[in-house]
Amino acid sequence: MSPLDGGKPKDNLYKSSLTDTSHHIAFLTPLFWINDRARTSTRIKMSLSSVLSADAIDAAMKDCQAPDSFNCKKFFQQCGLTKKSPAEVKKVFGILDNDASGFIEEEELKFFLQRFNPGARVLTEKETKAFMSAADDDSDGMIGADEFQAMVLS
Ligand SMILES: [Ca+2]
Ligand SMILES: [Ca+2]
Repeated sequence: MSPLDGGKPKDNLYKSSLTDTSHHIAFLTPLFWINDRARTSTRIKMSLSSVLSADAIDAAMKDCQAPDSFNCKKFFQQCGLTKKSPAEVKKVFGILDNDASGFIEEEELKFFLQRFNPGARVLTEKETKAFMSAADDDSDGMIGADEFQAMVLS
């Protein structure tokens, strides 16, 4: 028997079964994934104190209470983040990325201090812009996980 024998019927069978089922699959996209993502981000938010000590966070917060006194490098040193492992730094990134988009946008950066302490002030526009430009290596206006890690651990 040559390999070509019977090739045609098989091919036809495959084609017909593909057209019968493939157009049904598009309707199965589950909408509840959106809710699931929001729940995950709430869970991560509660774990900042599991990475950093409360005393170190307090010390870092006290030092930038006055508007325009915030310096991101100094803050990361004072809160102890610069001494953490890449995995822990990534965890903190996940907390700061409040909407779980995979990036820290300028809007999230503004509320940076409030992730550490809900009663803290928002960053001024000047501080937010300085923070962004210190981390945003590819200038896309957002801080990616790699950019965040590079800034903190540099
Ligand atoms: Ca985000
Ligand atoms: Ca970027």
